[in-house]
Amino acid sequence: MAMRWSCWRRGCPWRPAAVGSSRPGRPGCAGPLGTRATSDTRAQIPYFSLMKILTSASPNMHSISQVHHRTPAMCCCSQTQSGEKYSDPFKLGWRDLKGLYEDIRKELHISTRELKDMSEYYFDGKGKAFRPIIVVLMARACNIHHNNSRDMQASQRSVALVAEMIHTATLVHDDVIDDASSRRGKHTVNKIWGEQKAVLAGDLILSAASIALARIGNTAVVSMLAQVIEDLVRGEFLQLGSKENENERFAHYLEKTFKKTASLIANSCKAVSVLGCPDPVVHEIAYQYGKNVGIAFQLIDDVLDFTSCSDQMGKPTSADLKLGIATGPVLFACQQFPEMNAMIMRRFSLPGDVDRARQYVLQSDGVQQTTYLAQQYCHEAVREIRKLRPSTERDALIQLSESVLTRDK
Ligand code: GRG
Repeated sequence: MAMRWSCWRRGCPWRPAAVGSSRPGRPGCAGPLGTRATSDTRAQIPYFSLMKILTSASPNMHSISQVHHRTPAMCCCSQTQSGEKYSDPFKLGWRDLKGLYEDIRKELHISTRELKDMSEYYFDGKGKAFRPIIVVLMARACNIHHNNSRDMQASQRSVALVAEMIHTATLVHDDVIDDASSRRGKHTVNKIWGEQKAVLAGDLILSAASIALARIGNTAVVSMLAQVIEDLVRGEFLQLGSKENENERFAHYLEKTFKKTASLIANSCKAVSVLGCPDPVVHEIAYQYGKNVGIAFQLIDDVLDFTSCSDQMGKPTSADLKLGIATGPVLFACQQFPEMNAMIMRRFSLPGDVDRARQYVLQSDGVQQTTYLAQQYCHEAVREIRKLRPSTERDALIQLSESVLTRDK
């Protein structure tokens, strides 16, 4: 596990403006997104339009602009505050997740051999388990914040399990929609068993997750995770459409990013906070942390689609372009190369479009701008989680948000 985590955390060579590097205005620390005093304005979305985009993309998104004004000296790479030294948030979180995949397999209650093989296929310990790790760390951080409790409730661990099951069901369905051949370095369920059975396997995992969720017995938690399922579907649906107007396009992209990826993390974090602590302020902190880390995670995922190799990712790269999807790096590149507009609108469907768009992206600042944006979301996540009482788990969450920016798979 430790090796997998350290591999995940290795830095990416292309990251000129990532953690610890400087942006105009503040040595050793990323400056605010769109800082007006910046001299390095290459391909930056103008400050006001970007702020408008960010604030309209999702409810609560306004917080990203506030961070620039309220916490001028904050940086993702700053010291943690509890004073405790620990090496690896993954190891810390994993202490509560021993037997996670065995427990998930028990939840699946499968009767036929084939359905069992298909449904259990991705619960093999090859995923990063990013969501359950965040969830258990958040649970402990909130419990400590509330009453200095060192215990984690069984119901909170169940949320981690449900989150991983929902995530896995979406991967299975996503691969059907995208007609994907490989994931995590192996063939997809749809390629081995066919699309029809893959859809049913995803459904089965989702239904087992719903049963486990209902067993938690907290209606607020049930409605949070039900909202996630709606968001996932709506996010995937948004991805099927395009917007002509550039500002609308970016807002559309961020809304999709929240729904497809961040909602699950945000609502799972909130769910464990509700189970551990009665204070709505803490619930909001947990939600905001999860939302901001989740958006950053997806932005970096979109970057890795351009910068990583297939071996590293365990799936083909440039996949988004091939599917006709314009992600952050493309949208930023289009600011510099407006000729990309037509390609975006036709969803890279003409011969040569994918290669040309990829070249434009790599010649532009699109990758750096998207990374920089992810960094801002991480700053905001750190700002939120710092409101909790210091604890090893809180500091591990800070470290985890930094790792999102430096992951290479
Ligand atoms: C509700 C079952 C269901 C489906 C809804 C298909 C779909 C509709 C939504 C797709 C959502 C999706 C696949 C989003 C991508 C999120 C993402 C960044 C996945 C990769 O996560 P990692 O890197 O994967 O954590 P590992 O392999 O480490 O688990």
